[in-house]
Amino acid sequence: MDTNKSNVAENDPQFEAAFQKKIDAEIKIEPRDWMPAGYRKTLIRQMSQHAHSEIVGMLPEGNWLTRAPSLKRKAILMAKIQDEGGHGLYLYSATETLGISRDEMYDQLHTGKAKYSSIFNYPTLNWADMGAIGWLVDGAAITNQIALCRCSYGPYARAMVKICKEESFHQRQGYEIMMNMAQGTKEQREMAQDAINRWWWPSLMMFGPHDADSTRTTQSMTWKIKRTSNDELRQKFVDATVPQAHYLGLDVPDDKLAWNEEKKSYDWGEIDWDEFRNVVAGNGLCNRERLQTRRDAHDGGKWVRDAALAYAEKQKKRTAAKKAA
Ligand code: BYC
Repeated sequence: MDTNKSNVAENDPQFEAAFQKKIDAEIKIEPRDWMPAGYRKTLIRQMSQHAHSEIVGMLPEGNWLTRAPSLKRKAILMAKIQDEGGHGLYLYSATETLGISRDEMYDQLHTGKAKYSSIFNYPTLNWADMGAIGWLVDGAAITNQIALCRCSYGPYARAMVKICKEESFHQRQGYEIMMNMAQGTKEQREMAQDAINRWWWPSLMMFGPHDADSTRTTQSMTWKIKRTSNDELRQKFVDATVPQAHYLGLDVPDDKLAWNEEKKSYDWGEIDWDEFRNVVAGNGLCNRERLQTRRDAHDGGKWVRDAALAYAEKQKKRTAAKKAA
């Protein structure tokens, strides 16, 4: 059955079966293909939340641009933050292919209707936080995003390939900052340890609720939007990251952490789910500040958008006048 028909109802059972067959055969879904309403809605939600996370994620690091310890560090940090802005733009563009406008998405973010990753509601208190964010936060993001490169929706999967390449540079630059600090003075080592103490658990929260509590995982995995469950990805991240912490000579702030020889992976403690729910509900340390900064940036940029639109309109009129002459 040809599912490249956009004029069929979004709940047509015959089309739904053909659609699932396509997914099962690993054929990518493209913007003009028929898709069930729920698939479109789930993608819009996840992809726009992802885009919002990228642009809100610029803020905690932006806090340190003026205080980077050297010109080299400042240039690297600036490049990383610009990459994140770029990721947001690819993801907003990819989400627009599903029929939502960028203005609507911004509006959902600015009114608090749409979520962004809980991790960006924590403050950045010292320079080592730039290392911990690159190493742990980008590290957690890559663990999730490698799986998203195989997402069934073509534009999302393709955007993720480029994003993952850049994230892997971000992760390495973060680890390099941590390495420098861990090998530095006593104060620098203490700053590095303090950063891992504060960022470890929030990084584990990035993967979302336990599988048993995740409302979306089963359907998203059937549609191959998600390829791996929240808990599986979280465990993968722990197993990859704990040896990196040990190599730095830093402690992981979890007294239940222990290597399990039988499972060939780490056993570890429990996330504070009350804290997670509280942050996601908008009551974290920086939720209000982050949203206000975003709203101010959007309002402050209005004159640029107006000028760009006025210029485009003028160009359009000029081209039409030339054609008519
Ligand atoms: N924070 O059923 P679940 C970056 C929500 S940025 C907030 O498991 P799902 C970077 C979830 O949305 C990259 N909310 O949902 C940038 C859902 O809420 P709704 C960030 C969370 O979607 C700058 C509800 O809880 N990466 O790399 O199947 C500097 C139930 O959860 C969180 C992405 O955005 C959370 N941590 O799975 C440095 C990846 N966790 O919508 C780095 C794309 C869960 O039902 N997103 N929720 O109201 C995903 O892969 C998935 O959406 C999730 C959640 C794994 C996050």
